[in-house]
Amino acid sequence: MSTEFSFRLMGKDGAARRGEISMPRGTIQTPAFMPVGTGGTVKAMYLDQVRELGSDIILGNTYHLMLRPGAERVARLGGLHEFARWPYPILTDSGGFQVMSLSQLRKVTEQGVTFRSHIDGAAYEMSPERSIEIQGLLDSDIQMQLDECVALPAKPKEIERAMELSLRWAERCKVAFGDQPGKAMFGIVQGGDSPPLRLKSAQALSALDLKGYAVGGLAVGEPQNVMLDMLEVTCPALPENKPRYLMGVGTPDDILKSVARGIDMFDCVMPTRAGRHGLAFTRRGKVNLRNARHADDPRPLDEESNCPATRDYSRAYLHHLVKSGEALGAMLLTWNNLAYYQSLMRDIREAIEGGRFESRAGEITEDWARGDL
Ligand code: PRF
Repeated sequence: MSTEFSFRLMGKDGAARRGEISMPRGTIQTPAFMPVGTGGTVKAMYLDQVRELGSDIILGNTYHLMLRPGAERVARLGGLHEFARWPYPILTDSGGFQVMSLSQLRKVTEQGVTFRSHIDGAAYEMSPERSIEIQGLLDSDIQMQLDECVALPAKPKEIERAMELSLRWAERCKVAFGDQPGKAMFGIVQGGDSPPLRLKSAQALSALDLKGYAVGGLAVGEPQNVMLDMLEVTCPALPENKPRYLMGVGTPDDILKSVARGIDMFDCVMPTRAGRHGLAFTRRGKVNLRNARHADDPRPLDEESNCPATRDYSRAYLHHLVKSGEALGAMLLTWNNLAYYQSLMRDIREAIEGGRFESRAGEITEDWARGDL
C-alpha cells in the first residue's frame, strides 16, 4: 500500500479521464462517486454494504461532527475510521458550505465564520485553521479548504468577494495543513457563474500546488448548462496531473456530462436521501415507490441487476414498506440507489478505458429516457 498520496492519470477519452488515487488507507478508482456519510454514517446503510457496492471512499462533514459528537471526542476514540468502522479513505468537507445552509446567525469575516448550532443554538467560531485542525482530529484522508460558497443567482461583486476570500483561506489552510505525505488538502474553485472569476480562482489555486482541486459553488440554483459552461472554463485551467472533484453533484445526467468535461470525483446526497423518500434510481430512470401503481406489482425494480434490493424484492413489497414508513423501505431503496450509482461509475470507467465514453454515455441517457421497465 502507498505511503504517499498520489494521483495517476491512466487514460483519457476526449476530456474524460480514467485515473487512480493511491494513499495509505486505499486506492480510489476514478471517476469516483463518494457516498455521503455526514455524521459518520451513510444513512440507512451498513458500511460493509457501502464497501461491497464498490465505494472506495466516503465523505464526512466537519460541521456535523464538530457539533456532535465533537471532533476532540472522535479523536480520543481513535479517529473517524475507527469510530465508524470504515478503514478506507475518508474525505471531509470543511464546514463552510454546511454553516451557510444549516446554521443560524452566521457571520463571515476575514478571520473565519461564526455561527450558532442548528442543534442547540450554541455559538461557534471556525477559522480556516480550526477547520483543518478538526479535519485532522477526525483523521480525514482528504481534507477540504474552508471556503465561502454563494448561492446563485448573486451579484457579481458578491461572487468576487467570496471567491477572493476563499483564495486567501486556501493559502491559510495550506499552511495549517503543512506537510502530510499520506494525506491531501484540496483547494476549492469558486467564482459563481462568472467565467473570468472561475478562471482567476482556478489559476490562483493551481499556483498553490495543492494535491487536488474541487469545483465548488455549482449546483446552487443555476441551470445545468451554466454549471457545464463553468466546468468548461475551469477544468482546462487546473493541472492535468491532479484530481478534480465536483462538490455536491449530482444526478446521473450531471455526472455523465461532468465526466465528459474532465471531472474525476463526485459526492451527492441524492441516492441516499431519495432512498429515504421512496424514490428508486434504475437504469430506466427514477421510480417513485409511493405511487399506487406499484401496490400489486410482483416484479422487482430490475431483474437483471445483481443487487439483491433491486432484483429480489417485489415493487409491491417496497411500496408497502414505503407507505408504512418502515425503516426497511429506506434501507432497501438506499441500497438500490447506491448500487445503481456505483454501477454507473464502473460503466463510465470501463467506457473511458475502451475509448467509447461518448457513445456509452449516449446509450445510458437513452435507456434512462425510455422510462420505467
Ligand atoms: N463548498 C464546499 N462544500 C460544498 C460546496 C461548496 O461550494 C458545494 C456546492 N455544490 C457542495 N458542497 N466546501
